[in-house]
Amino acid sequence: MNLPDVQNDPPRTESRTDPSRVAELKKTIEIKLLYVVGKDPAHASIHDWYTATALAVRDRIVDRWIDTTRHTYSQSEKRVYYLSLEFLIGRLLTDSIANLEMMPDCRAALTELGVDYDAVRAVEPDAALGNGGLGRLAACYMESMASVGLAGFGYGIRYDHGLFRQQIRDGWQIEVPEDWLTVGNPWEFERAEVTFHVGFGGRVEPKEAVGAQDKSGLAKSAPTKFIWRPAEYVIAIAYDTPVVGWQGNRINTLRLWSARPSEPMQFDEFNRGLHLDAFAEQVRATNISRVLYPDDSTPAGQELRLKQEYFFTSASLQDMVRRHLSQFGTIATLPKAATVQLNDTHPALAVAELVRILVDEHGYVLSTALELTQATIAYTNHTLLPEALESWPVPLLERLLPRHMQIIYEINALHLAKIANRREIPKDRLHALSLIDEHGGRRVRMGHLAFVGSKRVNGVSGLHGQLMRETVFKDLNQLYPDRITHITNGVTFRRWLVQCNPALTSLINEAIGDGWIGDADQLKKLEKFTSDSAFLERFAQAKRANKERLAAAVARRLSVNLDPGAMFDVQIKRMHEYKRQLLNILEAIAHYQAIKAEPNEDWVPRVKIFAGKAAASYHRAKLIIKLINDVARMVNNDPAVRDKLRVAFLPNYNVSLAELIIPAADLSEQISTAGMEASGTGNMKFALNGALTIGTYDGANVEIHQHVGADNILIFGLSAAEVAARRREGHDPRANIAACPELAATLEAVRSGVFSPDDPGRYAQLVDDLTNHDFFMLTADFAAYAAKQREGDDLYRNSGDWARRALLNTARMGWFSSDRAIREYASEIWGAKPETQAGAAE
Ligand code: 26W
Repeated sequence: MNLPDVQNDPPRTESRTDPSRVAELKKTIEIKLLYVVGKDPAHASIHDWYTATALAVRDRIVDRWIDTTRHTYSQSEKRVYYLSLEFLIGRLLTDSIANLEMMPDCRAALTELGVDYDAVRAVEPDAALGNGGLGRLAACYMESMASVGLAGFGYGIRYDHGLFRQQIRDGWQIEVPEDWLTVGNPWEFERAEVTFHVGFGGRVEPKEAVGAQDKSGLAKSAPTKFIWRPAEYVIAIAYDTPVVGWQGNRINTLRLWSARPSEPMQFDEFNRGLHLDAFAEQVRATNISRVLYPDDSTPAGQELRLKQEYFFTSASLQDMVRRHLSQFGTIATLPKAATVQLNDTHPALAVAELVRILVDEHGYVLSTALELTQATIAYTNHTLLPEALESWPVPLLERLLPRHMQIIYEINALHLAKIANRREIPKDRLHALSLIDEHGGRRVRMGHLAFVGSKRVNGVSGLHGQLMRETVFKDLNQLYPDRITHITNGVTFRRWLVQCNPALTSLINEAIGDGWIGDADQLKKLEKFTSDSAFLERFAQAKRANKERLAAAVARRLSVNLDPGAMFDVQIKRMHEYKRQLLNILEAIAHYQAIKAEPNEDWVPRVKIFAGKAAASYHRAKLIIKLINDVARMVNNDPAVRDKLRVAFLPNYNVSLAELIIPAADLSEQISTAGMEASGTGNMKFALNGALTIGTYDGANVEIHQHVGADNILIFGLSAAEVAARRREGHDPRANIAACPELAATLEAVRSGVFSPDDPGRYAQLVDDLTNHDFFMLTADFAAYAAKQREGDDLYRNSGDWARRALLNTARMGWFSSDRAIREYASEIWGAKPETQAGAAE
């Protein structure tokens, strides 16, 4: 079967350009440039052309957006409110034109205007309103809700500054403020008319008693009613961004709140020349939506973070209640018409806030208000890391949110009362079940609050769901055995294959058509090409083209030359000890030493690519970045290993860089300590783009192993149960090191400063910790990992066979589409019906 050469844009979206459509788009772009951007085409910058193009594309979105909103009202579809403090969106131009299938039209229109299409796409800043997995999942889920036809509303914060920009200076991470809004954001619509007051501080006053209740739970002649009198108000103003679904079937809304002061200034201070004081409150208010907290595991625990969590949660719920009442007139039907998904505990105050609204503003007694709330809210947990589980000091909550703390006490009382008469629950477990952690300063467990206030609680992979039942939510699971479930994460194939890998997408479309873009399971049809050597050759060529594209970018940015013929071995994700970038670089050092020892050995050329940000205060993670760069400097300047091993750390990892790197990967590193990676989503993106995974039996690696088949993945290391057993029965890293000479030699080289001649002791503490503690079990998994890497080398030697295994990965990744995950949420948790049925490709 002879297939045409690989080209740049995928077929469907590369359906022949329609001259009239191109002409029309060209006209619109010119008009936007002239009358909105206000620029003469002869002097327009590439950014001006980007803005004009985005505005032209936006026009085509708005019509369908309004249709969608009308449709939701007319069909009184169930609304899904996805509350997330993070949306790691990335760029939107390519996503919008691809989902509207106007990619070739746009390229043709700009080309005819003499403007470089790829340059226009590359000038868009990433919307980096998230840290990592949790934030990106929210973005994929928004796109999938629109694509499968659900009335999904995303709610979050419009940070002035997203995740910091990472610069690498002398091998060290430097954080630089991110500034995506300075160039304006053509994708958002300021909704000056959509504002809500959000209160902070103050006191709660008893108004009159709450007594008996009528049959609908509404209080009759209330003995005590509480009025919260906040000390200050902040205004939440809405900014709406359209979320374009596949083929523009539906355009949903992402509503991000920005904080504004309730008073523009304190005039009397100003008149007294106290200018700073005059604006102090304003700064305090606007600070709430100023910047994203850059932590993705350890809560900063700062008051401003709590204010962010309550600010967007309250504005979002007030907006939801306003919309519901305007359509249905009574709040009693809320659970039927709306469901709220909490993206981790960051919006967990929603439980107390919805109860407050129902009790204080709609007169419900607390128990009924809690039932209505439980019927409306669901909670997703994304991590088991003890340090990542949020809890807030009771005194801080009492000061900042006195009414909510009161309500949390009452919810806890109801919760504990329910337990009291459950004989099978041992009384000494009460403290573990309480929403209040009494140890040390009293703190509210936000995971417990979210759990008790939700109809369902889900993990993000099978193993994660199981571990939630056995660890963090063990006691609550015993109390509510049917509340915990799991929905394994997914990724959108539109962004993570169609848009970032046109070479492979073209090949797939020619082979099986493009129905898979809306119906991912169709990728399975590719299996029949695994014995088609011509196709496998084309498949390998597509990978090769992506590797050359990445190598060119790395040469440009880092002036490091990567050989596209080598195996591209990639680990890109947030820097964290449990993700074990350290295990990867230690194995690279051992491999480097082995090559040096046997230079004439027929080594498989390997390029090790790293990228990832460390939370600003996470010093051990930053030290590991430095070690990777120290090793890279040594290895890349060592002629003895020139064409056998290269190491590169690419700065400022973000969505756009991931879109460049993932299509070029041969090997995907998913090597977390088993039991610690809740799911992972990068693992899915790599396998989808035809990379083999080397990984532990952790998170969604387990399901990937099940779907792609044991022959097409490289699993090694301790299982989660074995890790837990070692924790219980003792783990002896010294013995592991003694049993593995390569590891011992590697650690000695690192400890003694071989890679840090400028500071020989730089890694002494790191090696000591490994030798004496090794909490993340690196020494236990090193030998198995190194052996598995060599096994990978042997597989890679046979490029045809490697391509076959890689193709089987792509073919068998359909299940990992976020469309599948969203359909599961809709049927299992939300009780909402997607308009387009699974497999219903048009
Ligand atoms: C309060 C500080 C903080 C901020 C973010 C703590 C924890 C988080 C997130 C939960 C961390 C996160 O991104 N978790 C990742 O979520 C992904 C999506 O479900 C999973 O695939 C990853 O395994 C998980 O680490």
